[in-house]
Formats: sequence, structure tokens, C-alpha cells
Amino acid sequence: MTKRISLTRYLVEQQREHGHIPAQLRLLIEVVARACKHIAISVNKGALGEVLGSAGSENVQGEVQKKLDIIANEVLIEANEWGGHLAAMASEEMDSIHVVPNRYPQGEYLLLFDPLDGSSNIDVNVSIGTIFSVLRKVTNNRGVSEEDFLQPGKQQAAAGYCVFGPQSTLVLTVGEGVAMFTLDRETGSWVLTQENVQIPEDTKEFAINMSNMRHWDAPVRRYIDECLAGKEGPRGKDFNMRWVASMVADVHRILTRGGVFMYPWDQREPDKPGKLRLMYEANPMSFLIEQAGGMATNGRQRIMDVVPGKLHERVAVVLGSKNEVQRVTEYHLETTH
Ligand code: P6P
Repeated sequence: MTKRISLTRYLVEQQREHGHIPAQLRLLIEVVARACKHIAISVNKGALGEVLGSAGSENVQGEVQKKLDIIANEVLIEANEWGGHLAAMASEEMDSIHVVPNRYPQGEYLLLFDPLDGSSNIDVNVSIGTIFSVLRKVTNNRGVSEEDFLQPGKQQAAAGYCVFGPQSTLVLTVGEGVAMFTLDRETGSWVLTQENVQIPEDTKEFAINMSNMRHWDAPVRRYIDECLAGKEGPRGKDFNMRWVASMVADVHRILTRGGVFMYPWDQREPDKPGKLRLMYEANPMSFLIEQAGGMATNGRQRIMDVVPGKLHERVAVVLGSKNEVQRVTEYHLETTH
């Protein structure tokens, strides 16, 4: 039987070897991992747990909140408030930041999360997940405000997600590569099942919502048309398509076997740069993708270089196998926008 390495042992040994995981960051990661276990338990109850369906409210994005969106958000808030590792939290499900209450010590980290990504898939039993991003509070003034969160993704101290699918898998980076941990439901522990994840630089698989094709910009249409032309076309090979409509599931597939994921700008809402959120979707996923040898841009610029103007800022996303993302980005840069 191969040696089982727990999440705690992995973090301790990574700190010993690379020194990237001080005690407060290790506590943060372990608390988030424990919260993801609780979310997995709620998700897996499905209809038996009275957790399905709408909560009858909308979030700051104007999206209908599912009961599990709110449950997952509350689990993450309660799990992270008392530990002394955080100054504040931000969530897709909350209009403004949540400052750690005065009754608890404040720490140096800022935690951002999409507590349950892909929630339109909850009621139809398709994989969903929790995405998180960790920043350091760089200003040493007392108190914490939204401005403390407005840092480009390249400042992240850590990032990860937990995908709730046939297995529950925690995927994590602290800037020293990507590791994957599978939840052992019998012991309740996260067990290291893959490290030094590497994305193939080429792929034959793209992920995009094809129903939006008529709204896309020319570079995106050009790229997808060439993929659809297959062997007889300019790419000289056939492509496959996937679209789970849970970013976590699509990104997990890409980390596991390669591919390119796109949620581009489209003309339906021209003032919006894209649908996905920069701070707690695109940035953490871009960190993971880059750490696994892939690439992540908004079509024109590295996503992790984008300086956010507001907490719930949206961004166009093209990420995955390096050579494909490079090609899509070159097509964009050849045109004026
Ligand atoms: P569409 C889920 O709501 C999400 O934010 C991402 O997880 C997913 O990739 C995308 O939106 C799906 O969007 O327009 O295909 O439903």
C-alpha cells in the first residue's frame, strides 16, 4: 500500500522544504479544507437533506441564490472567523467584505471565495465546487477595507478549489506547484493523490458555451471555427468539446488532461468585460493553471496582472493548455478592440 500523506503532513513538509507556508497560512488552508468537508457533506445529502432548490433571494450579482450557496457561505465564514489568521473575508454571496469581529484576533491574510460555484447544477446532480483565493493584507494601518482586497492575482499567497463530484477533491497551490487531495470518507481526511500537476501544452479539447456563438468577438469565432473545421481545416486535427457549466469541473478536467476553457467578452452586455468574477473565480483558477504550466489571459492580458477596480469585478477568461491560450490571445492582439 502506498504511503498516505495527509494534507497537514504535506503542508508541514512543504514549509520545511520551501518555507512558503508560515503557521497562519497553514492554519488558514487546514480550516478551509475542513470547511470544504462540511460543504461536501451538505452537498451529498441532496434531496435527503432539504438543501436543494432556491433560497428565495438574490446575491450582489443579481443571481438567484440556492439554499446551498448560503449554507456554503455560512460554513466558510464561521470556520474562518475565530482562528486569528484572517483580517477579513469576501464572497460572491456578500455585497461587501466581512471583517473579522473584534472579539477575535485579526491576522495578516485576506480570504476570498465563491462558496459554491456552478450552483445551477446543484438540483441536477452535476459537479459543483468551492473556489478560494488568499491575499496578504499589505497595508499596516489599523482596520481593513475593500481597498485592501484590490490586489492583482499575482499577489496571491495561495489558491485552490474543492470539486464535489464522483470524488471530493481539494486542489491547492501556494506557489510551489499544484497538489491534489482526495477526501477519504471513511476517515474524513484529505489524502495526497497527486502533486506537481502538469497541464499538456497542446490539446484537442475546448470548453465554451456554444449557444453564445453569435455574440462573440471575431477572434473567438475564428478560433472556434478553426477547431470545428477539424482535420480538413487550418488546425489539421479534430477537436472535442466539453461544457459542464461549472468552472470548477471544467478547470479540474483541464488540470487532469489538458484543454482550453473560454468565457469571453460578448456583445450581450458590452460594458461588462465578461461573466466570470476576477477576484474569486478567475484569479485563483489562473494561479493554479499557471502553477501547472498552463496560461490564463483575458484574451489580451495575463489575468493575474489585471489590477481590480472593485471587489466583484468581472473579467473575460481564456485559460488552459499553454499553446492554445497563446493562439487565442494572439488572435485577439491582431485585432483592435
Ligand atoms: P453559462 C457558474 O454559474 C459559472 O459562474 C461558472 O462556474 C461556469 O463556467 C459559468 O458560470 C457557466 O455559465 O452561461 O454557461 O451558464
